[in-house]
Amino acid sequence: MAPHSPGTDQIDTLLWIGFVAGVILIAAVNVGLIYALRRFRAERGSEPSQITGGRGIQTRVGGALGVFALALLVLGIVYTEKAQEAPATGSAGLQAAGSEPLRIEATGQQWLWRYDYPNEAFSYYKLVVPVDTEVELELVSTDVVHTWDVPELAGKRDAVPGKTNRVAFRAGEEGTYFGQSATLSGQAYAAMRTEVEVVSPEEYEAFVESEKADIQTAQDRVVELLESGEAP
Ligand SMILES: [Cu+2]
Repeated sequence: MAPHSPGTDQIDTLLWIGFVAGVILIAAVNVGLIYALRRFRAERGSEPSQITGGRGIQTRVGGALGVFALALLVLGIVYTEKAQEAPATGSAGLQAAGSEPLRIEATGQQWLWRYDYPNEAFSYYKLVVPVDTEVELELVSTDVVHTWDVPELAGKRDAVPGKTNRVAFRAGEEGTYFGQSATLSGQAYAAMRTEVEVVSPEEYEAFVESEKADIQTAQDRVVELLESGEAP
């Protein structure tokens, strides 16, 4: 799974740092152990040497481990901070909003995501966003806690009833990214998937315009039917 937004790049880097640190520690412990076994093992007929480390070696090993842990802590903090920075819209992105992010409301409901765009168009299940643009999702829920989770674009974030949580990303490439339910939100939670389609700014504008027009046509038709008395 490759990262496709600046925040996920940092998360990816953090995972690698953790992995490499783990490998270094495992290697160091094993090398030390094998060295000690070979150097101080018992020979037939003679006792193994009994040695105790002096204060010097204890301080050196302890100090080295401390520095290692401190370096990991600092790297962890730096990359976590970076991952949370809002990724600004680039030159290939949607320029209409200026320096403001494109704000889209994402509503979790059992068991479907609804997306409300700034021009009052909405879509279910599929979110369409422009490439290279800072997108800020405002996550809300109408019932229970749902989790919005599209790992290639952003970290997970919960949609909690009565609260608005935000998650920001900037997709670097056009394409389709999938998300699954990450929180048990009732019987059909496993079916609560989502899809993010990243398109050019022009295609995005065309999409929200045509969605809006379709919704308007449908609403007009309902009003027409009600007025003519054909509707039940
Ligand atoms: Cu859910």
